[in-house]
Amino acid sequence: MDLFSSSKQAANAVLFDEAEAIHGRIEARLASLLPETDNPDPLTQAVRDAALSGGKRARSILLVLAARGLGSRSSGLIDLGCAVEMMHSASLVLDDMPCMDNAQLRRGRMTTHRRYGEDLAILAAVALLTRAFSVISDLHDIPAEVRTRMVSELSDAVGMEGLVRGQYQDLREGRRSRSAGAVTATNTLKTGRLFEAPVVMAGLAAGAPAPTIESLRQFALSLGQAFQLCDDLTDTRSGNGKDPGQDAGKATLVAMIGAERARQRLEHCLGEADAHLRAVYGPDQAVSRFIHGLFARLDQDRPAPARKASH
Ligand code: GRG
Repeated sequence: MDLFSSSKQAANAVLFDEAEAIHGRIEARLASLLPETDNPDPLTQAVRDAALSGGKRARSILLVLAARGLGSRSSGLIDLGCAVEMMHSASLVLDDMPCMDNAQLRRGRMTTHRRYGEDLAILAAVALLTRAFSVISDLHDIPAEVRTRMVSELSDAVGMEGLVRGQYQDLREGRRSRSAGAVTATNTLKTGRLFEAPVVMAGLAAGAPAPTIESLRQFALSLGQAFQLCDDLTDTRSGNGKDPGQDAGKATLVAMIGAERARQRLEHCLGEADAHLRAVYGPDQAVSRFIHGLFARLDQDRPAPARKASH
């Protein structure tokens, strides 16, 4: 997949090559961590389809770039990225189910429950999220106590005070009138926390000190807000691999404050994310360039910023 084919940022070609290379390694490793049997049964196919059906791999690329930027050369970074992608894919399978968003299309294909049935979609999601933890615990070149912290970070990000609660709030309150603060809090839980976990895992892999890890957390939470705003702003567009208009009737920030203010807020969140990154990596660094390239691709109405990360 040409990860940045639509980006106009030719100047970032070297970084994009690096992101493309990470993307390719994640795809290949995911396929080998979820092996195809000789005669795959529908459950195996559902698991592999859910994890290997495309996806930008933004969270895993971020993890690898964030860790490399801190000097980590751990051979386990790709596997850590795969664990995060397995968890993310599990969340998408569940999110798409009839009892939640009832989506028909994901990553340009029929959703897992439509292809394989609701029973196999649930089982595939459970298989993926449990496999994510076993991939981390099997990484013997990372010290056991660091792996334990990573498992804890990822499970906290997904559990009762993470994606699960964010999704619960969205399902129960998403169609009621809410304050902008309440929507922002839900977005932190359902989207921000699965950006937070990979960058904190990156910091842990690199042996970064606590203040650095805290800055990475703050970066990821600003990024998560920007990402969810972008997802909401592009909801009605066709061609992004999902059912257009999925948010109709929902109290998203775009519905509440309008597209123009939502776009301003998105830029503000990206500025905050950049500031946290600069505190960790200094000016003009790979993670920031990756993020700006990603947003240029996600939202092609958003002009690719010419500015450097240090501004
Ligand atoms: C137990 C894993 C687990 C989850 C339970 C269902 C659920 C709770 C949470 C759903 C959270 C969710 C799907 C939030 C939306 C986040 C979002 C904007 C996803 C889109 O991410 P992209 O664009 O997707 O990175 P690709 O397809 O590129 O990977």
